[in-house]
Amino acid sequence: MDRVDPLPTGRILVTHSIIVKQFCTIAHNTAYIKTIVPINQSHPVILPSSLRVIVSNMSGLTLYTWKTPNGYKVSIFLELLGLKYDTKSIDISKNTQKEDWFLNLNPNGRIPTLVDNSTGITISETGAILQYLADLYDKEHRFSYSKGTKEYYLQLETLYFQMAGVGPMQGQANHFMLFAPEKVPYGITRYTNETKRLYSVVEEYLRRNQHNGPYLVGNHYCISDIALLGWSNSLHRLGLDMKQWPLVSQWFEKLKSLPEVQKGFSVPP
Ligand SMILES: N[C@@H](CCC(=O)N[C@@H](CS)C(=O)NCC(=O)O)C(=O)O
Repeated sequence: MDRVDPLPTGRILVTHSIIVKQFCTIAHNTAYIKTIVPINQSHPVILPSSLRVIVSNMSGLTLYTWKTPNGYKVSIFLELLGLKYDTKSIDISKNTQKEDWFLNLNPNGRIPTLVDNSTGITISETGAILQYLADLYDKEHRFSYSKGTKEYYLQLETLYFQMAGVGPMQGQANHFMLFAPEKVPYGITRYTNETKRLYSVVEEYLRRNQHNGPYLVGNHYCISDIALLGWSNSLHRLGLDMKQWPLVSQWFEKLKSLPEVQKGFSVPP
């Protein structure tokens, strides 16, 4: 992918290794590009005016993902932000995420991964992706809080709590309950109980913020709510009834009913 390929007719194909500085769109996905900056260089390169350039994705964002709790976090956030993006399906049941070309993008061999052509940045780990998107594309803080505020640090706390607690524990509970080749009662009990305990903590976060509304932090949804939503959506797979946590239940129904969230849950098709 790291290349600018000359094409026979004097055109070049732009891939995500270069940042387009100045362009003029002439048709959907096609542009005359005047200046580019290869990502490993600091100086722009001025292209001859006769050179025609095909841009595969003018919005610049490509999401490599699959229908899983972690995948949904990013498609939901992209939808809420109203950003255009290309989706590439990575079927994890076929181990596509372990192929060399994908490991090049994410050495951890897991989805999702986001490529942003407009900055030349490729990023994995959903907590980091959500923070990246908030930093770059949520300058008005519609789904995040500004650095230095009390809400910002609570957002960080609850995001890390999801990433290091709920995600891994619920993931292990799913594994022992649904996928392990042998039944290991100790594993099932340990991780299911830990998942239940963690949702009681979510209930407590929501209770402490109840005066502000059904949000984990402050007076609107933020990246921590989005991170938790993908996993809450699959709680039923463990046979756990969400109603045992009334505030989690209300929060979930309200957030899930947003049209952008519904759309994010349908990616990839
Ligand atoms: N901590 C990672 C976890 C990513 C993850 O575990 N992704 C799963 C799908 S939800 C995956 O790719 N599984 C396939 C595998 O483990 O090979 C993140 O938040 O992005």
